[in-house]
Amino acid sequence: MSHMSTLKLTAETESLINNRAVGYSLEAPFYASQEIFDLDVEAIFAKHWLFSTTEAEIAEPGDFVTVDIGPHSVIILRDDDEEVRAFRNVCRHRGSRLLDSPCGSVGNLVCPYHQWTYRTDGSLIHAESQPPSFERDRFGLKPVHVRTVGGLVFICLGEEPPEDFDEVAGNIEPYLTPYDLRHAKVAHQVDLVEEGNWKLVMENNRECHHCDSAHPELITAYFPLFGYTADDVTPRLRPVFERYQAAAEDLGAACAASQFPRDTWYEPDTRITGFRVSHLPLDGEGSSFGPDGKPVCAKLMGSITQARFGDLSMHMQPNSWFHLLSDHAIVFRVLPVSPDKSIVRTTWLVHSDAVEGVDYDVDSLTSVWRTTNDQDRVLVAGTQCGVANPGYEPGPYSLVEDDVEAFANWYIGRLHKYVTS
Ligand code: 3BY
Ligand code: FES
Ligand code: FE
Repeated sequence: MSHMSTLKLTAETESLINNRAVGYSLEAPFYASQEIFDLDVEAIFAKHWLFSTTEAEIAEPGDFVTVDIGPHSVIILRDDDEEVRAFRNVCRHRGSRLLDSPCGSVGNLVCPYHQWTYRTDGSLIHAESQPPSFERDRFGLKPVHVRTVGGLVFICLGEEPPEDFDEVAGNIEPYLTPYDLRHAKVAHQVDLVEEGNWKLVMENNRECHHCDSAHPELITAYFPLFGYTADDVTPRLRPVFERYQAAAEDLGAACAASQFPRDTWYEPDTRITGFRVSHLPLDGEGSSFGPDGKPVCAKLMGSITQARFGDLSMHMQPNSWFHLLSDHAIVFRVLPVSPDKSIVRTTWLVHSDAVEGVDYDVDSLTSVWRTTNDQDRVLVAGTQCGVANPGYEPGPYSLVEDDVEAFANWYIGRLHKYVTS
């Protein structure tokens, strides 16, 4: 990845990046400084592959979503040939923003300023009052790199995207295929504004050390053992761990019966596109994220045939995580807004034939994770306040916070690479 940094970093920021204490949470400026926020946008969000939207949200030709990241705005749409494309949301005439809505559907893309008109493939088809010498084909919309994997849409704003994405796509696609997200239906979507730096949102997602106390609703379905090994399990969690082991055996058998891949890739810190996939059992009835692991939709996803099929989760750097269940999927995307503000978008997907009010109702489908997200929102806001307190100093990660550490190591590693190359 080559780049031209437009930021001139202060010596203090360079020193923070170079001297980060491994095993400890990040220094306060990583969560609070405008300079580091701008660096995050430039070095992380504008250079890496980002999960952006689902194909289900742009199911028909002309359907689009816009994604705003710092000063960048991207249009992601399905063109008339059903290809997914992404463009800079900037008119090639005098630069007006082209599409202002977060989502919608267009025939062509018409600039609101002087009506330059682009086809869904980005080509310019109409520009009024230009001289005869005007070369229309020089002024198509600027493309942004875009890739779809198993119904998930990734974009990269960098000129030369990380080359490891083919391998990552090859690794994760077999896990996603049985759920057929490409043909799923969006049942619900929520944008939650969080009063916290985007990294606090991600770090909070990367551990379940807080689950047992913070998420009473979630843990009736979800084993709060994320990051634990048999050695780390506290006496309090021992019975949970024993239930988990029994459920894991059942899930292994169910996966084998459906020839579903069961291995786990776990490289969230070392790859450029760090990620982790795991397939874990659920507690209670073991089917879904309803109370006590109960199903929340009567139609199963894709080609899944068994309700008790656990939770196929995927955690990706820098900004996403996913939970795929037998009866629905939940997709999470974090975008940075300012040093102390982020937006978490949660999208619930169901089988395209699932009928609201018959197979599912939105309230029960979304209840546990709406509640969980809100509990996490409070924890993140509290941490943002704490790290901005002059009394804050980085503290040590526990044995069950490996993935928080992996996220922090990945992040610092990517910044270091960016500032030194
Ligand atoms: O959404 C998640 O996957 C994380 C991991 C465990 C805690 N939290 C629920
Ligand atoms: Fe878009 Fe003029 S700026 S048509
Ligand atoms: Fe949480």
